[in-house]
Amino acid sequence: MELEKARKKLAEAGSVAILTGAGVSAESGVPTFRGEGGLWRNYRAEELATPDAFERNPSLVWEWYDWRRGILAPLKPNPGHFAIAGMEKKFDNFLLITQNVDGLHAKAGSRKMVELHGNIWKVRCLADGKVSDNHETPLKTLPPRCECGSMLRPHIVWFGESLDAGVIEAAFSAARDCEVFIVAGTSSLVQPAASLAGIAKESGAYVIEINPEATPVSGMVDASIRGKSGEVLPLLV
Ligand code: BJW
Repeated sequence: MELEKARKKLAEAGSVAILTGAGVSAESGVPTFRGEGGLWRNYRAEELATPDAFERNPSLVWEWYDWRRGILAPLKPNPGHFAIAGMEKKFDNFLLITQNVDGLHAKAGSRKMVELHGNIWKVRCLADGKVSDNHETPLKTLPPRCECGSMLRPHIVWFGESLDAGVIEAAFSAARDCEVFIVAGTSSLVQPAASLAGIAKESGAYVIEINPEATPVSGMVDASIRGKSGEVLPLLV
């Protein structure tokens, strides 16, 4: 019933934005951050994904990223990613806002997209800030070095770091302007991404949440669809 109403709202919409989180990649085999399987050698993401952790021990942090890149490299997008990629052809005004750094949305064909927290397949030179693609798995040297000799870091937004200003502006403006806002596969705990659904709602959008579990935004959305995004999204679109 809720799914039917959400389907109808979406079919009538001219402008749509969708926020995705780790849960959208779960059915591809990507571990989520929180909940079961969210630990690496007894470290939580919050202990490793910080500028302080990198400053203290860049090799340890790079080891974690190298391990994750090894898991991600062979993985393929799932029906949820493909349903989202299909949406950008369907709606005149569309933006995918992802917190995911795994690159699976792009693999599925999504182009109208902003990556709020960066991309695990990109590295940044600590000396001049130059960003480049890097798909080497496993990395030959840890920590990896730039051609200029300086250390590289993952091109990822860590806790306490600011998100790219252009990216965040695009995300907030899409949330403010869309008729339908979908929030899928995120625990809605990490800011500023977690505010987007509320902003969309306050601006008059119909908000749909897709998640097997309740989250802090479940109480305020128009349709809370409890299910896996790889199953629900293809039915919704
Ligand atoms: C399924 C499923 C299936 C499972 N289908 N669903 C305001 C108030 C309070 C704190 C702050 C604030 N503003 C900023 C902060 C600090 C901080 C923050 O939010 N902390 C909170 C923990 C409280 N934010 C920041 O530091 C951000 N920077 C910033 O705002 O700068 C300005 C500023 C700085 C300092 C102070 C004030 C302002 C930066 C945040 C960067 C987040 N980076 C990470 C790590 C990237 C590293 C990496 O990947 O290597 O990004 S954290 C980690 O969490 C990752 C994710 O993108 C992010 C969100 O996680 P997500 O995607 O929601 O995953 P999970 O695991 O939490 O949830 C999965 C969900 O899927 C679950 O709900 C499942 O049920 C569901 N699910 N299977 C559908 N099949």
